[in-house]
Amino acid sequence: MRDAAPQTIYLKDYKPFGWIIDDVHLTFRLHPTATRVISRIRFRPDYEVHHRPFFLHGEDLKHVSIKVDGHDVDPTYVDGGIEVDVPEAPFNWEAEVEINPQDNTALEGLYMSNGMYCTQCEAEGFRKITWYPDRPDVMAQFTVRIESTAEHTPVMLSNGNGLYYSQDSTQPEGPNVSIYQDPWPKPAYLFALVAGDLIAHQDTFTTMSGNEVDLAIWVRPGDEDKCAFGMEALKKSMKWDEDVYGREYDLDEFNIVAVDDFNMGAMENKGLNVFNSSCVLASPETSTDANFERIEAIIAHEYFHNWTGNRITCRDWFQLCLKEGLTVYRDQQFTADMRSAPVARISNVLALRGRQFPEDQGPLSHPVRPESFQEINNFYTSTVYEKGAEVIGMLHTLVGQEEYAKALDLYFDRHDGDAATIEDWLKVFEDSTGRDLTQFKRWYSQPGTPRVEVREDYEGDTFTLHLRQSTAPTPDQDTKAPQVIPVNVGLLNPNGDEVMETQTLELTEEEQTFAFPGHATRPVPSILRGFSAPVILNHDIDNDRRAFLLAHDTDPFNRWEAGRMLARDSLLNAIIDGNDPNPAYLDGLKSVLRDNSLDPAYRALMLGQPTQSELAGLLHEAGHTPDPEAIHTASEALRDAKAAAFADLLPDLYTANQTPGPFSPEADPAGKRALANAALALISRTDGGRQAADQYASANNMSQQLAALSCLLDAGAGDTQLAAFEKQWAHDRLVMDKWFSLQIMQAQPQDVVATTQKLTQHPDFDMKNPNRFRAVMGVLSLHHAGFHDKSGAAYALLADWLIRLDPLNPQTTARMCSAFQTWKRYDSDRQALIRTQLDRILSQKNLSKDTTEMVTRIRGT
Ligand code: B3K
Ligand code: ZN
Repeated sequence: MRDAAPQTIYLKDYKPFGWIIDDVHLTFRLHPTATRVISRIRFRPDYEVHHRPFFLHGEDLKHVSIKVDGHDVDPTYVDGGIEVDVPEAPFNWEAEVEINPQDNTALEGLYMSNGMYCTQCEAEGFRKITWYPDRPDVMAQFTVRIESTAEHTPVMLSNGNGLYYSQDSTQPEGPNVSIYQDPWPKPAYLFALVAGDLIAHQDTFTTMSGNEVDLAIWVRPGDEDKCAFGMEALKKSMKWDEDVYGREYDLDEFNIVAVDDFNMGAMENKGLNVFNSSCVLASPETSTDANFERIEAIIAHEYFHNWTGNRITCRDWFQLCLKEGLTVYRDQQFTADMRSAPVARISNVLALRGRQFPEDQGPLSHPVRPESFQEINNFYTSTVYEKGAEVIGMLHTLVGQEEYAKALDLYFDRHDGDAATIEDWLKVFEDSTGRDLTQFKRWYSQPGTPRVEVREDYEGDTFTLHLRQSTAPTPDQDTKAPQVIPVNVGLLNPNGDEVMETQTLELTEEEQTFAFPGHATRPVPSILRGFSAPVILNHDIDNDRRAFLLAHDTDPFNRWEAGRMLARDSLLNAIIDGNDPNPAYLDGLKSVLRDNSLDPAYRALMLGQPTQSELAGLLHEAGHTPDPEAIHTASEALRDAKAAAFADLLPDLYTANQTPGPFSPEADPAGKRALANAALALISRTDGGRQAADQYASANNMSQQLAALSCLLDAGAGDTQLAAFEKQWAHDRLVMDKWFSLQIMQAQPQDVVATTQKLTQHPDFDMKNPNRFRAVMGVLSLHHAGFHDKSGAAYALLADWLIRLDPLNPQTTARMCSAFQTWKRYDSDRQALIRTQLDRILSQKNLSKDTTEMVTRIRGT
């Protein structure tokens, strides 16, 4: 078989497959280097759309035999698969292929991780397992038989319900067989198989109609004490989806497996979710509060896919946001319900601005529903996921809770069992609410971050807001039409009392005016409350107004946002004009920190400041060329100014937010730790790390231990603890990932390259493990001042390693190329240095199509 030349696939070219599959029987004879896969499939023509030739996908498959209705046939090899002569009537397909899981370092298809067999099929990995129409609109029932003769694989799982399991008890390492059947038709991307020496943490869940479901989290022996939290998160998710969306689980078992080598977070295979071990294993000693929160959210996300993704799937990969945007939105709602809603919203917006905005404003900008791609794995992006979730959130805001719930019920009723499209999704809302969503649909087709400019007027007793929207051109789309932007607005009087509760203004024209009569004194508006749309708000207000909103806004998001605006302003003035930190910011923040009625987690977020990369983006937007050194210096100076200005407050904040006693990962104690550790970070800037050393010595959980170590390194005083940490945790891969990352994160800009290089020499640096690779190279690219050091050494170092990783793991390589996506923000010297690296990557022989597509798009012409 030859490799397919990179081909562009277009949404407009969609054609159905042409055959229908009644059922699929797969037999796996497992072997590390020579697994046999036998497929028996019943095909029948779809007479409505029947077309020739009969094409099945397949990649890296060793052909053994193919029979059609019992007769041997010779396939014709074409790009990406085979064509076969088949009858114009129902027929039986039987094929046998051989594959090599052990050499599969791309971690797509069937591969091995630490002696365990596992699969990853989304998006197009099933074609590396057997010949098949590997497209999401072909749905079938699967029965899977797994045989293992050569090795110790006491646990062998697939999708659906386990029907049969045998092991010869006289030979514990001998042959075993298991059979699984999944009654729900599914596309091949949801297929999964896992086999190995695994141990289960088990529980049960009784669904709302009384079905008892066996739950299990399968891990390698030794990890069984890290499953309890994930299991609780799973049960909470199952209950929440029943309570909030009326969705019940639909099989007798639900299995989760933890895998060490995994390209992303987790995968929602029907009844058998496979998780990156970092996204499911949790214990107080080894996981931080942030880890616990993320694990809860990802378990919920994958579980929620059972309805939004699996029962209703996507017609084609252009519709990815249909399942991902909606499922992210659902997991965000879940987190808001389980924890603090304002804290959850702020965290989501931070993530959106940190990842999606740069993507949408740079060379990788694409619509929430892309219209073309070369490699679909490159489109599992923040735009599809997070902006996709924002689009659902806007729809929810526009139609209101009651109508949203009705529309979702109709969606599940109408499309259960379908491979659906964004048109189907919007039609459901149109039919159920009577709204015309033609203009709203632009959110799916128009890339770029809209800007909303605000002007205020006050005349007589009428207060007026003038809103104007515009979106800058993006690659492939120069002109932009106005979008439907829900702008949530509230009004305060000058005493800080709310005089108008939040109203949703619908901005649909390029320019629109909204009048609010009956205000005897000029009110103060609070605009875009709750961040009601993924836009950039340009509202030219002075720092007094920001300080007023920071003190009084009743909308927690906008109150936080007011503090953020002051912080931005203070930093930008320091970078551009060398000004001292803004006293209005420090004073306002101090009052907030002192206010013990405010949730500690919320106060911890208030204490944070814009990232250096965000500042670089803001400078670029304002027409300045960002200087990474100056940004670094100003950011550090603001931290020092906070340490000095809050010196009398920090020790109390630290002490009052300790969480003695047994560790609990719940939101309240986690929030206290976040605030105490934010205080510790500032204290460490003046006490040389003394307090942090005490905390390190007494810590009984990873949140406290890691935060203390981070402060010590920041204070330049953590060598002993760093060595002790390594010794203590050498046996734990996930904790060692933190050890690798932290050293780069806390290095001085000029030391970042040397530190990274040193870590790549460490015996435990394993480039084949995506978590470890990201812990080092991903963090290198996130250290703004270090990565953009003017020597260009960090650019070259990252490019070296991307070039090395590409032949082994194209998906992880391609994803990490996005480190270069903001290159046009910087000065011409840096641009030239980056261009050299992009060209060097592109000049590699046999560069994967994943990386070729990413680097070509980033580089532009
Ligand atoms: N659906 C998977 C992502 C698959 C990524 C393929 N490159 C996980 C998720 O979004 O839940
Ligand atoms: Zn998902």
